[in-house]
Amino acid sequence: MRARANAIAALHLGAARAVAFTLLLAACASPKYPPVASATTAAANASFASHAAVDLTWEKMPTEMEMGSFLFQTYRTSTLAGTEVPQDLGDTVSVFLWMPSMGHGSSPVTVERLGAGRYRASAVFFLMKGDWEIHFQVKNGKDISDEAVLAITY
Ligand SMILES: [Cu+2]
Repeated sequence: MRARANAIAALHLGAARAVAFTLLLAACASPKYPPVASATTAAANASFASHAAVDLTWEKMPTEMEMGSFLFQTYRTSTLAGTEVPQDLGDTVSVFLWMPSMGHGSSPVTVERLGAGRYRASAVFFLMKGDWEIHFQVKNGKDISDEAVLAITY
């Protein structure tokens, strides 16, 4: 139960940071990303508890008939230079789709590492219209050691 409680705490922390990150960007002169709570047609981003962040760009939107795919990058923002530095998570990152209002997911999603901190998620499919969460999970064996959650409306 401890592992599960930790995962939930990380989830909430991730969501809170995602909101804070968006507000921070909104205050900048040239925000690089649209708000987190965007539709699936736009790029979006979320943060891990460990200060790393992830951004997502749809490559092919899933439809009611076909699975889709998106590219994502994991990175850190250098506090000195303010620039984004790739944060490679190796093969430890997986993607999990969850519909919180109904307590079910949609799986499995395939993750392919393309390069340092660059990934493609394919076989992305949402079972129904509504509010979904895309969970980016960093796993240490079976345990989820970190997680970023992106809320989307499909
Ligand atoms: Cu549902």
